[in-house]
Amino acid sequence: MKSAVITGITGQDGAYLAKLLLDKGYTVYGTYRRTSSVNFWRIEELGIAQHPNLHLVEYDLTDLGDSIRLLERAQPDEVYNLAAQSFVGVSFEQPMTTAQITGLGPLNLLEAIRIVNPKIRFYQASTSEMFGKVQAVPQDETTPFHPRSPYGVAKLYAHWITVNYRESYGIFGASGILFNHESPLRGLEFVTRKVTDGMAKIKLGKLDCLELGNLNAKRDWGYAEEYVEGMWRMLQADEPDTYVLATNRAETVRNFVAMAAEAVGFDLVFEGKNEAEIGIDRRTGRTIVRVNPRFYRPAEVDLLIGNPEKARRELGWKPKTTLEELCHMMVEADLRRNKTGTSF
Ligand code: NDP
Ligand code: GDR
Repeated sequence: MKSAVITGITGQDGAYLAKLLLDKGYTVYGTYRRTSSVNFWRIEELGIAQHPNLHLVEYDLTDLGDSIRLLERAQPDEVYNLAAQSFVGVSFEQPMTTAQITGLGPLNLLEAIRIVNPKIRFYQASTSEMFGKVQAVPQDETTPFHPRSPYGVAKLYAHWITVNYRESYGIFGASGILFNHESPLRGLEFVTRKVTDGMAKIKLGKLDCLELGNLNAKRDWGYAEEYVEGMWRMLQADEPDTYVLATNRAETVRNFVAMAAEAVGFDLVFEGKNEAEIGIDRRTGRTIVRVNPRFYRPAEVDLLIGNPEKARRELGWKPKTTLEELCHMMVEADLRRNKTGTSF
């Protein structure tokens, strides 16, 4: 049976991918960071934390020696590099850290593969943030890149170094350009989960008003569990390549907020413009959403919408869950967690 390394198992995608690979019979080495309080809530929620074929390994992506030791110990067939400083907003405050982890980190793994076993297949978690400034709609594998954040710039380096190791050394380096994908396991700092958790809290009387940044940004949101399956398919292909995974539908943040509000029973209407915009529940006249410029970014990505046709044609991958279904799933989970006080 195959074995795989997943870096970033404490993150959203790492947890879902670990579950998928364990269900397929893989032995999984999932890496987590040494911190003062490691949190395994996601793999616990998926019921795999105690799985006999799951090995949790302390690891830091910024360390070459650690990367070599990780591969020597696991002797994997496949490495999925999901670890990153993945929050775009924070990358403006911590550009160096972001460059070191998100940009140079993958190079450590590629070097370790060259040294330990060049036959190991490598997946790099690339991102639609590399497209950044809108130059084509929808975006696909041929769209030029113009990242708009230190995170996007760092990911672009990681993408090209993966392509370069593919071309230079024949390493099976696949790069998945994934558009936003969400789930009940999404981190609370990202807008969809912030909104579904916020709406659940307002409904339960634990929060008065949800403060958000740019409501006009449009994103192509899919369901994370389906996207990690696309990652796996990329490493089963005959040749390494670059693939877009997306739904080909974009909605504004404002529309997602209205969808989540409706899911908990509010009837939200927006009034005002820019910083003065507010969301009012028509039934009670209460203001439950407010714009706070603190959440604006120095440079914004206005519209992301991806065309996943190549992945459908060559990998047989396509998204299934609608945004409405995804939003409901997230709201339900956040209502449940907020009722039981188990929200992370
Ligand atoms: P998360 O932020 O949920 O998870 C990131 C993981 O990386 C965490 O486990 C984190 O550990 C780990 N990590 C951070 N720094 C280091 C480090 N120095 N060494 C080792 N591990 C580290 O991200 P997602 O699961 O949402 O995304 C997975 C990957 O896919 C990321 O690379 C992200 O940039 C990329 N991506 C995500 C998309 C999305 O919409 N979700 C879209 C496109 C790309 P800790 O828990 O200790 O912080
Ligand atoms: P993104 O996701 O930057 O696309 O990166 P995020 O959910 O953080 O933002 C999406 C859009 O919503 C706007 N926004 C807010 N965002 C946050 N986080 N908080 C707010 O209060 C808020 N208000 C409005 C943002 O400005 C933005 O336009 C995610 C991450 O998972 C990356 O790692 C990944 O590469 C990309 O998706 C694809």
